Amino acid sequence: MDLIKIDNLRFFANHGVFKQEQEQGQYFYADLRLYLDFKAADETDDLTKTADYGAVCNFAYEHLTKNTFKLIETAADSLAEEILISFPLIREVFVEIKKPDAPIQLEFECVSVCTTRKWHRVFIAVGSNLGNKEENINKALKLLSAEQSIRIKKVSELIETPPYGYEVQPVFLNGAFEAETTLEPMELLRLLKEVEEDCGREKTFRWGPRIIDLDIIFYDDVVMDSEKLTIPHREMHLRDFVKIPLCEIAPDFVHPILKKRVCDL
Ligand code: A4P
Ligand code: MG
Repeated sequence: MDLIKIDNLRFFANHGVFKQEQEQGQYFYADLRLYLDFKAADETDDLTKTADYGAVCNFAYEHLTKNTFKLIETAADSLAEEILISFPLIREVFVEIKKPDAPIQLEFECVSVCTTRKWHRVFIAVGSNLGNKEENINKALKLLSAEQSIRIKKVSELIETPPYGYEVQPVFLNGAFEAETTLEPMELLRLLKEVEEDCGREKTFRWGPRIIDLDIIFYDDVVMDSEKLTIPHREMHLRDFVKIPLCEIAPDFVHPILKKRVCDL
């Protein structure tokens, strides 16, 4: 990937935990690293095919001076997220916020925090077997599309499937979609749970009937297994109702543990 670097963008702001910092303000500096593919721009010499570094500087300056944060961590992370959302060609951004006059009663040069945010490629399986199933799924997709941190790229056909696991329940309508997101895995899971709730999902039992179910199948080629989240989805390779829609939209995606393409699973 190509890189645009911006160093020591100076700004005066009132970020800080202490009252004195909030009242008097101080100078900060921001370093930005913008990762994108600017081949098309260098071939055509066309500014619209790259990220305009002037526009990014102005955007960062506005964000860091119009808002006030207690923590430079929040300042850095929120700026990284907003840059990704506002400059569509930027795939990944690194932000460092430096605070040379931090209130520390010792000799030091500078304190700074660094964060990196990027667009991640995710695949999500969706299922419904209560109420108007198609409407439930469309509502979930609409709610997700309204989120700035999510861009839906491809949606599969919806297929009717017999219930798996607990069999005495209505047939399911299942599908899958590909999206890009700036959210980290746990943030994405929290958002999916919120959307399930907004669609009217109520708690039943494992594998029981549901208005909507949104499961993370793949997240880049991340492999993780925590109490709340397992990626890739633990049972995806055993479930035709996941594999068939996924195969339609991502036949060549390689399962990061099984090392097989979706179409070969
Ligand atoms: N969790 C862990 N990993 C993930 C992940 N990759 N994506 C945790 C999403 N959630 C994940 O899920 C329970 C908990 O799993 C979450 O809180 C999260 O912390 P849930 O959706 O609240 O409950 P659930 O869906 O009843 O449980 P589970 O085990 O996720 O069930 P499944 O696996 O989703 O199965 N038959 C057909 N034909 N079509 C279906 O769509 N779905 C199910 C539900 C059963 N049979 C089906 C279908
Ligand atoms: Mg689930």
